[in-house]
Amino acid sequence: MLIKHAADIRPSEITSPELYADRRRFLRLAGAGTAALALGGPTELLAAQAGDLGPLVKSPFRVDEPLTPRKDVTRYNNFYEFGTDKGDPAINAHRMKTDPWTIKVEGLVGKPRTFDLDQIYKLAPLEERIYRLRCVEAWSMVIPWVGFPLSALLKAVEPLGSARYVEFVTLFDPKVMDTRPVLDWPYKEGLRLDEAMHPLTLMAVGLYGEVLPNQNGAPVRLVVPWKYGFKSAKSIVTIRLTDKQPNTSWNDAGPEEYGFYSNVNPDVDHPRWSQAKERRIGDFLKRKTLPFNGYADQVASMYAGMDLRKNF
Ligand SMILES: Nc1nc2c(c(=O)[nH]1)N[C@H]1C(S)=C(S)[C@@H](COP(=O)(O)O)O[C@H]1N2
Ligand SMILES: [Mo]
Repeated sequence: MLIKHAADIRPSEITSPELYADRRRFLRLAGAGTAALALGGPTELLAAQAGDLGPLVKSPFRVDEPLTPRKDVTRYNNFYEFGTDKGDPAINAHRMKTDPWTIKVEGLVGKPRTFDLDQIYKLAPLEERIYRLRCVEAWSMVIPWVGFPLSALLKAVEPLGSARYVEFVTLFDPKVMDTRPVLDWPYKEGLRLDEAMHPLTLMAVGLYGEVLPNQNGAPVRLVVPWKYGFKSAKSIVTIRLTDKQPNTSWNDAGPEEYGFYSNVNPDVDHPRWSQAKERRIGDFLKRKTLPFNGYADQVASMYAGMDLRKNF
């Protein structure tokens, strides 16, 4: 077994600054960003510190709710490639090497291209966006992400008229990941092209003003805030535009339980449990889940005329 266990690892290794040393650009944001968020004025301070990344744009996509503490955002994770317990990714994901990194964008595009990290960071000004993340397991968090709209990346490769879906393939490295067949690896996800182009759909490269910790999907992961968390694929290596609805790992594993759309919907239960309520991490009582995770005004029109019980 190659995966390190909690006992083999010094606590300092988990949060060690060395882990971030090669992510030079974000280093300056660390610490100061977190403090600024606590004081409630993050954007200006982050912008002042963003250095060669350019200014951090103040985003209209903000949720006016208390942030989930950073320690919960980074220690209570789903990243099955690093173990299936919520605490496993924080212990194991440091084994993944995230620099150098490339994302290949291919398929039905006019200009297929492989982006390296520097090119990825330069696609669009970085924005800080405070988004809810709602897991199908009925917990949720409010997270200050840093990222850019996926549409910026897609526009750069010029989608063809025949492109209707976008497939996301994530890293699978058996040298550092858990190879037990929990899912059909590599982890795969998909969106309809209009969903992928929607301004809410984010490619996140950071959170809490810092470079994305590995357990949260470094160096680049999706955040699709109106869908269940599993749509937000982590550590993406390939993006493929297609004319057919792509297979997704969770849909392949349980088509009755995990639909392609997976829009947050309190009226459509998971076959084994209710989706009507959620527990915000840190809260004791559950709260009612909102349709589209509270983003209905922005996204519901994309599903006009569709039966969302069938297309769950
Ligand atoms: N590659 C990969 N991406 C993934 C997962 C995973 O297991 N592997 N889990 C998903 C699930 S179920 C959720 S809820 C979110 C969790 O994101 P977080 O750990 O940053 O909160 O990541 C999603 N992306
Ligand atoms: Mo999830």
